[in-house]
Amino acid sequence: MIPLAVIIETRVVDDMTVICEDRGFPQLQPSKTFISPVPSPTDYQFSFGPWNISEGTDPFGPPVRDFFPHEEKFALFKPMGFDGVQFHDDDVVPNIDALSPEQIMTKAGQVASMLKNQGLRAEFVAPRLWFAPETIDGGYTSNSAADRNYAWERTKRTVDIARAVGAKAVVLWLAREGTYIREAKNARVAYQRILELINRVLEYDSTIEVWIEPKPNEPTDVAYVPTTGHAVALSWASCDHARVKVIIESAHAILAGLDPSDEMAFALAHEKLGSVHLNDQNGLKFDQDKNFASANLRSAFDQVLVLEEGGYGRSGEFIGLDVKAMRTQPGLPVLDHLRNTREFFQLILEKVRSYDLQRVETFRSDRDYEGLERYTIRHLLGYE
Ligand SMILES: [Mn+2]
Repeated sequence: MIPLAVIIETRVVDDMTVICEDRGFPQLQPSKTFISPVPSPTDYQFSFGPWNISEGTDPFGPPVRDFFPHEEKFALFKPMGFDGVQFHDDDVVPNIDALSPEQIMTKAGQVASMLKNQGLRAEFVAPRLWFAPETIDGGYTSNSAADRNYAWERTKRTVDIARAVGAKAVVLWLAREGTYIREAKNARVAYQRILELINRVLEYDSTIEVWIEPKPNEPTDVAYVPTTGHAVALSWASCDHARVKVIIESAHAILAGLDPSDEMAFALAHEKLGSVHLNDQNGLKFDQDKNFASANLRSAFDQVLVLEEGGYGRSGEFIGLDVKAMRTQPGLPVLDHLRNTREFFQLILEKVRSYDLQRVETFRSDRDYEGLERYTIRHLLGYE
């Protein structure tokens, strides 16, 4: 069996050698607590993507709302209190596959100007590697060399677009990097190909960050990077681990049978939480993208507690929302879910900031978890 590190080394070219020498083992920082008293509370900035506005369909029927023009969506962010925009590559440059590199950069430059005029920041750009015919069986892990090359070329364009619009990161949601039947691909080779892709991005651009968004299933039956742990392992295995982070979606963690707040804490412990997609999920079903806190209020509280305690957001990280409008909701455009989720976060933040950590410490040292549970539930219900 060939260790992953050997595979990377064989692909290194001269000008990358320096970057790739860094193979430091994780040095976890002593835990820092940012909960009060801190000099100034975190001023959270919020973001979402244009796909979160109005759209929404399911496999059992046609769209239920009229189309809302893509280009008109960006004027809606600021008035709702959002400063960041999350993009797919073709959210920035529609019809990207039909355009030349020069045309792509011209359009990206126009979007950069639009963002500046609107007072918005691009948070990240993600290659949409799940619509094109070349990605039917995956991008980076496709069995077809030609399709893998398409995925790489499109990822390079995504990095170029990210630079042009001022985003510091590309996000890899590895949508089709998995299988419908496990015998379809060689899983060990698939992992090597994903790691190789990450290294190629790091080598292609010396400052761009790569944020991996884990998800255990859907659209494939089983995905190769299902959890935060997988993504963090890929980060440490990469040739510049400080630039490889994770974006955690609450619902994806739930779909993996894991606790979203623990997933976030794990990434924070490794200083690798690039962003979050806060939302909610009612059990093991399709990816629901429900309003944050709408299915499990206590879990939402725990997530905000971990983010606040871990100092998330103090270095410009966004509170990203990935919530979808309910199919039943009338209107054009439908925005209530975005306003609601932002409000729910802030109301829960008040609960986090008024949670008495001294009392929590006492319950912990007394091992009185019944007492801690009673205090926590009464606090959430407004009795304490
Ligand atoms: Mn989702």
